Amino acid sequence: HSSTPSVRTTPSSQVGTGKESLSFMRRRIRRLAVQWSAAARRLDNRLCSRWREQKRILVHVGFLTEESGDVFSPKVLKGGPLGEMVQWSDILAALYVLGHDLKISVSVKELQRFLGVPPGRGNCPLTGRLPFDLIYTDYHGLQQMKQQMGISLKKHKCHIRVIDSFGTEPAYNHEEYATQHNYRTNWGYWNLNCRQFMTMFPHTPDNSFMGFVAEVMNETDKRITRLNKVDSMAVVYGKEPSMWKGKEKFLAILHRYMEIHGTVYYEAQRPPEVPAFVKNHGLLPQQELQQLLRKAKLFIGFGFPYEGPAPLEAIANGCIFLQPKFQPSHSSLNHEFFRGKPTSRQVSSQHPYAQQYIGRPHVLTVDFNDSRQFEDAVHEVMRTQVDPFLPYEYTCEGMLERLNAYIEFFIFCHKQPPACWPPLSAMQLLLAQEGVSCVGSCQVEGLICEPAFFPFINNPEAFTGLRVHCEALEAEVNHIFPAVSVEPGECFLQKEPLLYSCAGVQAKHRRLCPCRDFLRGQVAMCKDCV
Ligand code: U2F
Repeated sequence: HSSTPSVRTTPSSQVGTGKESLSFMRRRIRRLAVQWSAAARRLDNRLCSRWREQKRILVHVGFLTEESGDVFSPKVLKGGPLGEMVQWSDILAALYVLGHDLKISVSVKELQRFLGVPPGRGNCPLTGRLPFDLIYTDYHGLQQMKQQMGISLKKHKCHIRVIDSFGTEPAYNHEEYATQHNYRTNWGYWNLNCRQFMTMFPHTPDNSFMGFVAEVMNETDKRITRLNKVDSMAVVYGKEPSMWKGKEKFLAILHRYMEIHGTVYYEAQRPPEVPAFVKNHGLLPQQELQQLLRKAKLFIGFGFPYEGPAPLEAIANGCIFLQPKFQPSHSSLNHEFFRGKPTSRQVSSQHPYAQQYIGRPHVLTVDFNDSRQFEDAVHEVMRTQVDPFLPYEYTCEGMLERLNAYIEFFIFCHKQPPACWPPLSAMQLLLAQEGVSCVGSCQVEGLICEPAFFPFINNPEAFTGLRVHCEALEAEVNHIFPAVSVEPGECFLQKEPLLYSCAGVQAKHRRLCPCRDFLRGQVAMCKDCV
């Protein structure tokens, strides 16, 4: 347990059997095995085979358990969401090739067995030590662990990491604060350190960015792809007929210029309700979808699903991704899909990551209500030549590098963590404009907000350093503090460490923001982080 694990270069695909969701995951792990092993070797060389501790890790995938209703598995072959399964497969593969001691559970029974809870004795405090250093789970799994471990969950929760696609902001995470200030949802209120929540894309930096991977092409495949591209071929993003509803107008415009392909699920007797001019392939295995994307020039989204893996796969296969801008932005306040999710994040397009971190020429984000803009974008796609592109953070090596750093440096179990990570040398302190969050303020400067630094700027000296004259100074429990009120210049420190928040924003305050630099293509890491 205390020895350095050697990286494993033959990813195992021993993920259970029987369910479609697990079969999908097994196939994915097997298909990507070669890429994982090559990446593990490269990372090991780069880290000069540095000593790492082998961790005992439990992965409990709550949403796949029968006890949580397992609504996803029956939909795997019918166009239901696969994004979550993509991410869990990649987390399993990454933990495995990093050499950790891994146990996987997809039922409450297995969870009990691994935790050492006697069968039939739920809600029973664990005596003795937790048999794991780290537990990766999701919100469903967290609830199940609470039922099994009772009050001892509180003692052990610093070992838990919650895979949470869309993220949880601090105001929603703090039980008492959320209840008092109307941030209560079905999901939040676990009082974790928000960095224990791990997201699918880098949303608010209050959470950690876990991500997933897309396949990269070798040079030969890139050359062949370039030769075989069909400038007038489009693939529509959306494997369920509902995602095409009401989009006839755009499809008609698009059809004037391009041949339209779809991968919409349908049952043999009832073809899907997509226009007759669409060449529908039915839901494809991932590998065949990649082949289709290699030929296509355009991958077009109509607004749903939000923030999935497919646009990254399309861009990695040399497509241009055309997507709608949302005006106004979608959020938990105005959109059913986000309602009840523990975040106030404003989603500015179908895929904000593609919009913000990739952009032109690979990504065009336009107002679809303006037919002229839409048509111009289609023309732009047809005449623009692009090469396949994948941000480093979505490659196997990028994901391994990030996850390995989290495992090594995120220590939430001590009151005083041994050293700050990312290192304080990366910090740049800013005073935000009124009504702007630290996410936005750091971004304007080409930096990223770093929640780990908040404890170091929650002091009177930080205000002095920014030449803020404080008429008064107080400490209060409020997720936008430390901050200064615009009138009359009253300074506030944060009294509750769980409420340090990059995302927090309020009209009449200017926030103190701890920003840091980040590596291009690996936003989770700063220059001094590696
Ligand atoms: C997102 O989930 P989705 O599953 O809807 O995301 P997609 O981007 O559509 O694709 C997920 C995977 O499905 C695969 C494709 C992607 O890796 O290779 N696939 C396929 O195998 N065959 C096909 O014909 C078409 C696609 C998101 F990830 C979730 O977090 C959200 O809950 C969901 C709803 O917004 O959207």
